[in-house]
Amino acid sequence: LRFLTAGESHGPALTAIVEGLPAGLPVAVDYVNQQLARRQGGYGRGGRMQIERDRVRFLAGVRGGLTMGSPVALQIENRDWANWQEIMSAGEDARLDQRLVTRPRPGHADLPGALKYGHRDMRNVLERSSARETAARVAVGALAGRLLAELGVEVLGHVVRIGAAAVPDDIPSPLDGLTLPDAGGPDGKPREIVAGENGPGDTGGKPAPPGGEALVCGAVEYRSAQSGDVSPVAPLDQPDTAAINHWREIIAASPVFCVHPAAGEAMMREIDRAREAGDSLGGVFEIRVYGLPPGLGSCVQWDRRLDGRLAGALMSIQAIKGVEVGLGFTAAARPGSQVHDEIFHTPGRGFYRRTNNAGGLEGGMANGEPLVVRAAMKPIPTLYKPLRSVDLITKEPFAASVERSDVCAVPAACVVGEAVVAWELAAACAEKFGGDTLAEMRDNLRRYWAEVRSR
Ligand code: EPS
Repeated sequence: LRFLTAGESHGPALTAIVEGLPAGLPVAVDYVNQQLARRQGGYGRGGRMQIERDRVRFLAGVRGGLTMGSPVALQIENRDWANWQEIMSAGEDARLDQRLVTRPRPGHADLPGALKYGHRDMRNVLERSSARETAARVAVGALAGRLLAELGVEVLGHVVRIGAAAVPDDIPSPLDGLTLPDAGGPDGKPREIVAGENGPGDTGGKPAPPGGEALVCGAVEYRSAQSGDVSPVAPLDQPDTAAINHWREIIAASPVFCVHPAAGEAMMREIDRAREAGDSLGGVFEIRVYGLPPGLGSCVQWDRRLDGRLAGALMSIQAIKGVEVGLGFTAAARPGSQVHDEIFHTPGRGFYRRTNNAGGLEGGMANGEPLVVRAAMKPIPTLYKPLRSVDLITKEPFAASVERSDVCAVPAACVVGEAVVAWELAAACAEKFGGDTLAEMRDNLRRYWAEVRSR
């Protein structure tokens, strides 16, 4: 899979070309638009988000709601373009003498970009370095997320810190239990998989999921080994989609996308304080991924290691300054006996862990436990409070300040984080289970899961 984006913050539109998605992937415009709307939300955003109403338009690669296997081209219009047409025009008539930016903001791409590209007007840098570009990546990530969902993989992001306010880390996260633990069902009793008479793919009379095909790792039933009861709960090791959706709703209802109500309120107070002080705030978001097959990624070559690819993807988001996997930096302060996750085995389920300090990654590969990665975002460098800088042309010192900015964009960055993580995982799935059609990919995955579980 590969994609590129183009588009300036105040240009006519953002655009992306996505190549390598399998044919037959359901692509609902509404779903992509929901993700775009989520990115526009969150407490602490500035005036620009009152102007934009991000909506995707597919220009190629999708027909009748399904991908065709050809490159997908998509576009998101900038409504603010109406106010910038003359200045941002591609024609020779562009008013290059207006809204000139010669005063670099500390912490922004302005100065290094101007030096690199030889610009005297730093608008030519900031228009592209702007986090506006992430709208295109969220649309692309939404396509990747649809592919993952078809493969039984669910991605969930939430904010764990804004400034000094953080979710307490001395209590277990409610998001820890979203894969069915051990071999137990909701009643805690061990369960075994009941396949239909025709083996994998036969759901035993249950309706097939959308797309018309039964998926063995998404639609089987269980029989409790003890009571003999059969129930349609999520399969072993697979995400409990109902519980994940429940937490998605809770996170969406929080203005700062936080699962912990008291911490969420403290985060909002932090943002209020920063706004009053003319300051900005960063924070930390966490992305969890449930249902990943073990062995995704690789240990054999540096650029195929999944941890490196995920960290690179997260670090590529504007203003991200650090990434942790699982225990992350905390692991460096502990002895190995308190870090590594012991290995257990149950017939039918295969190998599993009871702790997840590794965050679901070992040796550059998924290990079958939920993926847990966090990214730290620096405070936005566009401040109302002036910081010292030097004019690019006159070399005169001045105090940089601006008229319009977000105070905090950590909740928005969290949605972008989900998108880039979904993209890397979808790319890794395409490499391991690759096929030209969705059905082919799912067949390959189904065979692999059966093999892994039987080991
Ligand atoms: C941004 C500055 C602000 C943000 C923008 C990112 O834009 P403007 O300069 O037009 O007020 O609103 O974010 C978006 C437009 C967006 O869609 O997220 C920056 O300097 O990076």
